[in-house]
Amino acid sequence: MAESSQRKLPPGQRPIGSILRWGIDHPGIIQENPVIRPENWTLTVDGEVETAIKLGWREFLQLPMVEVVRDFHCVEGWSVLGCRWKGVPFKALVERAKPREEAKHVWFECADGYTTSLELGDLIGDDILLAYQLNGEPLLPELGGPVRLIVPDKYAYKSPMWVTGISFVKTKELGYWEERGYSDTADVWKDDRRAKRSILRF
Ligand SMILES: Nc1nc2c(c(=O)[nH]1)N[C@H]1C(S)=C(S)[C@@H](COP(=O)(O)O)O[C@H]1N2
Ligand SMILES: [Mo]
Repeated sequence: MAESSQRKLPPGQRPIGSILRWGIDHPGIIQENPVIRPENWTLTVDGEVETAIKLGWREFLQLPMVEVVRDFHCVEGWSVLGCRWKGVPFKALVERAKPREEAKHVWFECADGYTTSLELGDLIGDDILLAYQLNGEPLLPELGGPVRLIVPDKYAYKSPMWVTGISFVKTKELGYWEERGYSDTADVWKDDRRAKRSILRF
């Protein structure tokens, strides 16, 4: 049996052929996909940290790099199998910035205005990357290049494209889709798609 037919997909997901799948989903929901040349890209890392950091492309490429092969799951039900991502493990950035004890959450800002947040504790796994290559090629602008976060076990709205700012914060703020009713925990293995809280809570 082929490897792909044995692979276990999370509940409610169906595989699609390629991550280059215009027409199925259009990223850059807030504005047109930004096209950022690597040499013009900067990443600001700040908030409750001992060492705030501002990185350009050259500095980014000097950080430790790893490759992981993982499936990629959108909350709308499609999955792209076997993505080979290369990038900086998020925990390498954590080691450099040294978040303070009270920094429990991480807030991501993107060049298109998109935002999301994750618990710091969910970002230290070996397969959580600031990715700049997919399948051996530089990450295309339409896939979030030059650099996007990859969190394979959460729905893809927790994998922000065109990342430009990372803040370590004490209190959680909900990101773009989380504010609009999607689950903040977003665990693909638990079919955890919709926020459990009522949107009518006010
Ligand atoms: N900056 C930014 N990141 C984003 C989004 C977005 O609109 N803007 N969309 C999210 C959603 S819902 C999905 S499914 C994936 C799409 O990534 P892909 O086009 O590489 O498959 O990016 C996620 N990250
Ligand atoms: Mo998505």
